[in-house]
Amino acid sequence: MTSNKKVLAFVEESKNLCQPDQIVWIDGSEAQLDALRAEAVATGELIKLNEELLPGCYLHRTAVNDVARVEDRTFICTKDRDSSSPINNWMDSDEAYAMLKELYRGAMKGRTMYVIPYSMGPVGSPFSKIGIELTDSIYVVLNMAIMTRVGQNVLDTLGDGDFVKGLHAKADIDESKRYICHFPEDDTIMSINSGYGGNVLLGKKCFALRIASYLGKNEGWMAEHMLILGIENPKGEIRYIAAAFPSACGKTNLAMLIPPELYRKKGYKVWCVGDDIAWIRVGEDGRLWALNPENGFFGVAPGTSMKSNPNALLSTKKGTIFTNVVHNLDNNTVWWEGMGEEAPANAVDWKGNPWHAGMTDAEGKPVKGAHPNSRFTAPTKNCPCLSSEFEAPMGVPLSAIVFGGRRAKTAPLVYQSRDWNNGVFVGSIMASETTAAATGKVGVVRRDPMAMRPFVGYNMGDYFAHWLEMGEKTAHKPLIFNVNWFRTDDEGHFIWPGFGDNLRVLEWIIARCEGKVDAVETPIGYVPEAEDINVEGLDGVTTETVRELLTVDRDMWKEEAAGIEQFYGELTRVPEELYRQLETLKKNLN
Ligand code: GTP
Ligand code: SPV
Ligand code: MN
Repeated sequence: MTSNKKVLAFVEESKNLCQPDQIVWIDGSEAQLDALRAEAVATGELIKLNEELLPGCYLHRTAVNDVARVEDRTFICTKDRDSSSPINNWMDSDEAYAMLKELYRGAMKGRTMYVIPYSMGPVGSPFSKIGIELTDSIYVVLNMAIMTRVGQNVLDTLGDGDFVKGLHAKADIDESKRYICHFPEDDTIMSINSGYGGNVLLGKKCFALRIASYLGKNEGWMAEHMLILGIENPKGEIRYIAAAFPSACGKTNLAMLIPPELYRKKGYKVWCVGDDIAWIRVGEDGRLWALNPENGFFGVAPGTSMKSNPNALLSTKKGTIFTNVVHNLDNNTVWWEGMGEEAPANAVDWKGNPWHAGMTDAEGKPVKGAHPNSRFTAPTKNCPCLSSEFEAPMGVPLSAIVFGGRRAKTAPLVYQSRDWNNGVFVGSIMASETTAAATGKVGVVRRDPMAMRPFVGYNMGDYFAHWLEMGEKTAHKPLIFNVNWFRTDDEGHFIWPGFGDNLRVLEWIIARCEGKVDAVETPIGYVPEAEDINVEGLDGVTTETVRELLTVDRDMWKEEAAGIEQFYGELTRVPEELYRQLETLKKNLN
C-alpha cells in the first residue's frame, strides 16, 4: 500500500516486538470495514443494533476497569524533566521505551495487527497531519474510521513524508500495566492495556493535542481543547467562536446548540465546525484561523436528549458506535440516563448485567444503566448543523475565544478580558470541578488552564509563553472571554438555563467583538450590563437573575487570587507577564 520506508520500518519493528499472527492494512474501503464489523459481531466485541431504527450502528462494552482516560497513567516522555510540568506525569524517554518494550513483547500473539493510516484534518490540506496507528483492536479501527480520515488516499498523500507513530496493544487490559506514553521528541505514542476511547483512539487527545501542541509550539501554531462554532445572524453574516471547556463541561452541547425560538424566528442559526479540538494558525490576513482536525464526534451520551442537544442525538442515528450505554433488548436499540425516554423494561447495563430502572445496589444507591462517561462515536457528516466550512482546508476565522468551566460560585456568567495578555491570564487561571471523563474523584475544583491540563505535550509555563507569543504574531486578535454556565443557588440547582439559551450570552460576546455594546468594568474584566443579556422568553430567569449571575464577589476572588498564586507556584517557567497580571488582579481587588 505504500513504499514509504519509514512506514514499512515502523510496521516491521512493531511486528517483531508484538508478534501478531497477521498484519492487515486498512485501506478505508466500506467492503473492508464491513468485513471487520461482521468479524467483531461474530466474536461479541460489537453488538449489531436494530438496522431499521439505528442503521449501521453498533454497541460495545469496555472492561469495567477501563471506562475513562487515565490521567495518572498518562506520561510525557522526554530527555529532560523540565520539558514537562510538575503537574503532568513525566518519564525519562529511554526508561519509558525500555519499560514499554517488555510490556509490548509478544502482546499481539494470536491476534491481528491492523495498520491504520489516518489524516488529522482534511486529506491534503496544508494544515493537516498524518498518523499511522498500529492496533490489535477492531473496535479501535472502526472508531478511527469514524473519528479521522482513514485509508489508502492518506498513504498516497503521505508519499515519503513523516508521520506520527502510534502503537496500541490491548494486552490484558491490566490496569496496573496501563500506560499512555507520548514521546513528542520522536513523534511517537505508545498505549497499552486499555481499550477506552481517549486512551486508544490515538489521533484524538494523544496526537491532536499532546503531540500537536508540541509541534505547534515549535512551528508557530496552537493545538487546543476547543469546540468551534459559527453564529449566523439574520443578515446572513457568520461569526466564528472557539471555546475551551474541560472534559464533560459542555463543548459538544455548545458546538451544536439550537437557538431559542425567539432567535430562530429572527433568523439566527448556529453551525458546528468542531466539538472538541481546534488547530489554530495565523492566517495571511492577520486573523487566527481554526480547523477541526477530527472527522467524528466522540460525545458523552448521558444527558444527550432531543431537548438538551437534538443535533447530537440526531448525529447518532446512523453509522454510530455506542460505548458503555444501556442495551434495550425490547427493540435492540440503546438507552442512557437523561435521554428523555422512559427506561426500557428489558435491558442490559453497561457492565453486561440485566438492568431495569430503579435498581439499587447493596447500599441502596441507584444503579446507573449507562456509565456516566459512556460515549457515542458518530460521523460529523450526520450532524444536521454541520458547517459548510467543516472541510475548508484553512478552517474558519475567529472573532472570539471563550474559556469556561464548572464553577458553582466565583466565576460570573460571562466576562471579557481586557486584552490578549489579560485573556491568556484568564485562560491560565481556569478552574473546574472534575467530571467522569477521567478516572478519579468527581466534583473537586482543580486548576485546568485552557482546559489543557491533561493534554499539553510540554511545559505548562512554556505553553503560556506560546499563547503570549501567538498574540504578538496576530495583527487582528480575537477577543477573549470567560463563561460559566454552572453557577448554583443555595440548593445546588443551576441558576442559568444553559444549553440553547447560552446563545444569549454568545450574542453579547459577538456584539462586543463588533463594538456594538457597552460593558461594566470589574476587578476581573468587563461584564455585561444585566439589561444587555436578552432574557425574553425565559421561564423564571429575569434581568435580576442575570445581575446576580454577573456579580464578582471580591472576597471570593481574593481567595481565588491566592489559589492562582499557589497554582503558579506548582508550575515552572511561568512567564513574568502572567505574574504581572496576577499583581494587577490583586490590586484591583483591594
Ligand atoms: P468531552 O467530550 O469530555 O470533551 O465533553 P464536552 O465538553 O463536549 O461536554 P458535553 O457537551 O458532552 O457536556 C457534558 C455534560 O455537561 C452534559 O451531560 C450536559 O448535561 C452538561 N452540560 C452541557 N452544557 C450545559 C449547560 O449549558 N448547562 C448545564 N447545566 N449543563 C450543561
Ligand atoms: C475528553 O475527555 O475530553 C474527551 C473524551 O473528549 S476522550 O476522547 O476520552 O478524551
Ligand atoms: Mn474532550
